[in-house]
Amino acid sequence: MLWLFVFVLAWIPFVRGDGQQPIMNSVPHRVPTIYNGSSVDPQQSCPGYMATSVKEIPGIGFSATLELNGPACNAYGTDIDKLSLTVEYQNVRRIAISITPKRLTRENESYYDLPEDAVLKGYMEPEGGKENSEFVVDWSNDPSFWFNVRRKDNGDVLFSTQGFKLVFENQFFEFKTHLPSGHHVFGLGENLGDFRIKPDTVRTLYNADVPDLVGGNLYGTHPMYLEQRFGTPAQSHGVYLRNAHAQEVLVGATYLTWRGLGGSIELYVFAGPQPRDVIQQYEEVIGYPGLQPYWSLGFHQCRWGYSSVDDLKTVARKYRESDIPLETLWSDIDYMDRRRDFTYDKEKYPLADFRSFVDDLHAKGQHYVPIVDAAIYAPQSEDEDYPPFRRGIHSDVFVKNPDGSPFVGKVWPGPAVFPDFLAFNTPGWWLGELHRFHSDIRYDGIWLDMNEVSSFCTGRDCGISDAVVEDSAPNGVFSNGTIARVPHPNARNLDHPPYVINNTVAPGELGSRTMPPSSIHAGGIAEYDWHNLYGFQEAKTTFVALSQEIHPGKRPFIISRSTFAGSGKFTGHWGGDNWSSWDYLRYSITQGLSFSMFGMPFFGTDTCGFKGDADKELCNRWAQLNAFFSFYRTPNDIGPASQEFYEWPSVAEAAQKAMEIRYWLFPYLYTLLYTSHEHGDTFLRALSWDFPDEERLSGMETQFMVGPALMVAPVLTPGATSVDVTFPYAEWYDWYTQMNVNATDEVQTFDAPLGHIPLFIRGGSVLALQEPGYTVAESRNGAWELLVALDEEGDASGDLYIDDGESMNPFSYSYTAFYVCHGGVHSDFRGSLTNINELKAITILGMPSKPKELRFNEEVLPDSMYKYNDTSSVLNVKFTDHRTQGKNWLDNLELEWTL
Ligand SMILES: *[C@@H]1O[C@H](CO)[C@@H](O)[C@H](O)[C@H]1NC(C)=O
Ligand SMILES: *[C@@H]1O[C@H](CO)[C@@H](O)[C@H](O)[C@H]1NC(C)=O
Ligand SMILES: *[C@@H]1O[C@H](CO)[C@@H](O)[C@H](O)[C@H]1NC(C)=O
Ligand SMILES: *[C@@H]1O[C@H](CO)[C@@H](O)[C@H](O)[C@H]1NC(C)=O
Ligand SMILES: *[C@@H]1O[C@H](CO)[C@@H](O)[C@H](O)[C@H]1NC(C)=O
Ligand SMILES: *[C@@H]1O[C@H](CO)[C@@H](O)[C@H](O)[C@H]1NC(C)=O
Ligand SMILES: CC(=O)N[C@H]1CO[C@H](CO)[C@@H](O)[C@@H]1O
Repeated sequence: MLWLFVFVLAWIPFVRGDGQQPIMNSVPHRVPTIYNGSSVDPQQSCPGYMATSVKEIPGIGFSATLELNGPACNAYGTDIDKLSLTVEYQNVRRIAISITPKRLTRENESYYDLPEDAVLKGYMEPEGGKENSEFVVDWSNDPSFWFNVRRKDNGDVLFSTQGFKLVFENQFFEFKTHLPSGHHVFGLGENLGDFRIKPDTVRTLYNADVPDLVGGNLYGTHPMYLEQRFGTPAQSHGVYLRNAHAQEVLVGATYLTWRGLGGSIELYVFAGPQPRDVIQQYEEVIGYPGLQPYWSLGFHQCRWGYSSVDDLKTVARKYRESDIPLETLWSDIDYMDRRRDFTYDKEKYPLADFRSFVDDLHAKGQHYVPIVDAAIYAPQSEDEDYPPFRRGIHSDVFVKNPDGSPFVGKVWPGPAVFPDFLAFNTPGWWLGELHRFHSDIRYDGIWLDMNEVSSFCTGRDCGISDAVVEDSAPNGVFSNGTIARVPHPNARNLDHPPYVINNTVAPGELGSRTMPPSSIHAGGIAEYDWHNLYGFQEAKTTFVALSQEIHPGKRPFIISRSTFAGSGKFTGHWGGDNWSSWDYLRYSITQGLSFSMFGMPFFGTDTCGFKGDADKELCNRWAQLNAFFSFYRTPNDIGPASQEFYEWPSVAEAAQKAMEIRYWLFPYLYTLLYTSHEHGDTFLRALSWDFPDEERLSGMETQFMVGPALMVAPVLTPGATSVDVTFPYAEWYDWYTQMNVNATDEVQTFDAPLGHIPLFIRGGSVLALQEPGYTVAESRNGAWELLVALDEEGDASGDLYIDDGESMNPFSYSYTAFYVCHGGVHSDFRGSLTNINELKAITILGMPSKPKELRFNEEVLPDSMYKYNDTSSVLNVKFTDHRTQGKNWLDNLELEWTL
C-alpha cells in the first residue's frame, strides 16, 4: 500500500493541465473506467508518440522508433518512452503491425511478450513485401504519430489511427481506429449478445466463470473482429490483436477504442475480401482447427446429477428403448469421490462396475466422456493422501503465491491448487494422471471445465490455511528460487492495476473468483499476464497427452469451457452454463456464428438449457435447432427436472426427426469439419458470409447456413407455429417437400408446428447422404444416396471426404468432387480409400422435365428405376438391382440424361 501511495504522488506533476483529474483518490481504483467521465481520458492527457529512424526493410516493410511526444501522462501506469514499430507485409492479404517497448529493465518491465511457442503468430511469407501487398500503409507525425492501412486498388481505408493518440504504458495501452458510420462489425468475444455489434457497445475480454451473462465477459478471449462493408464491390476485412491481457474494446458509432492492461500491440489486418476469406486468413495466423473424430458428430447426453453407475445405465437403456440415437454419455463431477479429479465415488461409482459399464458402451459402439476440473484438491491434513496432489507437489507443478508457496483457492473439492501448465513438469504429471485414469476407465475424450480458471473465493483470503500444503511439500521445492523472479516491488500493481475493466464477476476486480493476478507461473510469469491463456494451455497439454500416449495416433476429443485465439486446434467448445429460456435458445445461433469466426468449428450450446427447468416446447425447438450444430449435446444442471429427450413423447419425436436428418447428413457434416481443418473453412455460417453482397442479410441471427448447401430457419419464440424466412438470392428447395420455394426478396412464411424445423437446400448443391443406424459406426456402414439440387442454370457441385474417422494422419482417405453440368452428374475421385457401400438412389431437385433417356455409367437405365414427379419437379432414381454393390462407385460416376 505504501509504495502505491508514493506512486500516485509521484505522477501528479506529470498530469497535464487539461482540467482532467487523475484517478488518485481511490486506491485501488475499483470502478469501471471506460464510461466514467471523471476519470482520465488518455486521448486528452497523453502526448502520443513521434516516429523517428524510419527505415525501409526491403522485401518486408519498414521499422521505426516511436518516442514519447511530450511529458509522460502516466494515465494508468508508467508511460514507456521508446517503442519499436515494425510493419510487415507478410503476404498479399495480410499485414502485421507490431508496437513493443524498445528497452526493458526490471524497473519498468511493463509487459509480457506473448511467446510464439505459446500462441502462434504470422510470419513473412515468400509472396510478401510491399510490392505484392494489397495494402498500403500511410503514416505521419502530424500532430503525433498515426498510421492507416488502406486497400491499394480502391483506396478504402480499413484501419486508421489518424487524429488519435497512441498510448503505451506499463499497465495500459490504447489505440483507436475510425469506423464508417452504420458499420457492420462482428467478433470480439467471448460474449453473449447481438451478433452484429451495435454502436456504443463495450466488449470486455477477460476469462471468467460467469453463467452466460448477456453483455459481459465470459469464459474465453478472442480479440478479433470482422468488418463487412457493402460498397461496390462489397468487401470485408478483419483485425486481430495478438494480445492475451485483459482488454476492453469500445465499439463506438464512428470509431473503435481498444484498451488493454499490458502486452504489446501486435495487430494483424486481413484483406478478405469476403467474410470467409477473412476468417480463413485469421486462421492462417492462429492455426487451423483440429479435425474431430467422426463419432463426435453423434448425439451426446450429459447431466450433472447422474448420481450412480445405475443412473448412467438407465439413461443409456432408455435412449435405446425410445429409439433415439445416443452416441456418447457424459459424466459431470458426480462420478468423483468428493469431487476430486481422477477419483471414483466408492459407493455410487464402484470402479469395477463403472469400468464394465464403459466397456459395455464401447461394445455397443458408443462412447463415454468424463469431466476433469482444472483445480486439484489440496488435502487439509497430513494424514490424508490424495495422490494426484502428492505427485503434483513432488513435481512442482502448481501455480504459486509470490512467496513461492502454492496458491490455494477453493473449488468443487474444497481447498484446491491449480496446475501450472507452463511449468516444465506439468505435461508429464498431467499425462500421468490422465493415463492412470484411463487405465481405470476407458474414456474416449475429456471435458475440461472450470479452467478460466475458476475459484469460489477471491484472492488469498479463502479462509484456508495453507500450512498443510507447505508442510507436505518436499524440502525446498516451494521457496528455493524456482520462481525465476519475484516482480520488482516498484514495477506493476498486478492485483489492482490503475486501469479498471468492467469484469462481470466483480467490476474492477481482476482476481475475483479466480487466482490473484499476482500469482506466479513457472519462469516468473505473472497470472496477470497469463490469465486469459489458462484454459488454452490446459487444452493444448491435454491434446498432447491424449494423442501421444492415451489414444496414440488418434484425434483427441476435447471440449473446453475456456478458450483463446487458436484453441480450435486442440479443442471444441460449448456455449457455457446457459439457461433453459427462449433467449438462450436464440443466442445459440450468435454464439455458434461467433465461434465459427474464432476458428472453432466444433461448437454447440447446451440443448434445452443447463440451468432452470426446460419445458417441453422449448426443449422440442432446441433439440431440433442444435441437431444442425457440429456439437450436439444435452446437459443439465443438478437441480432442474430431467430433460433427456425421452422424458416427453413429443420431444422424443421431434429429436428423432431432426436426428434422422442429421444422421443422414453425417458425410456432409464430416466433410465440413474436414474442410474447416484443412482449408480454414467454416461449418456454421452467417447468411451474409455466403451471400456477401446482400446488406439486408447482415447481422441476421435467426437463420444460418450449415456449410454451403443448407439453410436452417428455426422457431425461436414460444407459441409460434410458423417462421418468416428470408431467402438470399439463389434457388432454394424445401428439404421436406423437395420443391423449389420460388424465393423472392419478400419474406416468406413457412409452417413450423412443434416438431418441425424449416430446412432449405441451396440450388447448386450435391449432398452425399448415408442411411443412418443407431450409432455413428453403424451409420458409416449405411447405403449411400445422392441428393442433387439444381441451380438456375441446371448445375450443381459438392464434395465428400472420407477417412477412417479417427487417425491423426489417416493412412488412406478419399476426396470426391461431384459436379452437375451438361445434363449429367459426374464425380472426380482422388485418394486410395475405396468405399464399397452401395449407392441406392440419386434424387435430383429442380429437374425441368422427365428425361427421355437416363444412362448410368453409360448403361441405359430401365424406366422402372426412376420416377419423375411433375408437381415437385423431382427425379428419383433407385438402383433396385444393387448394381453398385461392392464397387467403389465414387470413382467416375456418371448419370446422364436426355430431356
Ligand atoms: C468515476 O471515477 C471517479 C474518479 O476515480 C470516481 O470517484 C467515481 O466514483 C467514478 N464514477 C463512476 C460512476 O463510476
Ligand atoms: C526503463 O527505465 C530506465 C531507467 O530505469 C530508462 O532508462 C528507460 O528508458 C526505461 N525504458 C522504457 C522502455 O521506458
Ligand atoms: C459492465 O458490464 C455489465 C455487463 O456485465 C453491464 O451491465 C454494465 O452496464 C457495465 N458497466 C459499465 C459501466 O460499462
Ligand atoms: C530449486 O529447485 C529446482 C528443481 O526443483 C532446481 O532446478 C533449482 O535449481 C533450485 N533452485 C535453487 C536456487 O536451489
Ligand atoms: C409429388 O410431389 C408432391 C409435392 O412434394 C407430393 O405432394 C406428391 O405426393 C408427389 N407425387 C407423387 C406421385 O409422389
Ligand atoms: C413455384 O413456381 C412454379 C412455377 O411457377 C410452380 O409450379 C410451383 O408450384 C411453385 N412452388 C411453390 C412451392 O410455390
Ligand atoms: C446469469 C444470467 O444471465 N441468468 C439469466 C439467465 O436466464 C434466466 C432466464 O431467462 C434469467 O432468469 C437469469 O437471470
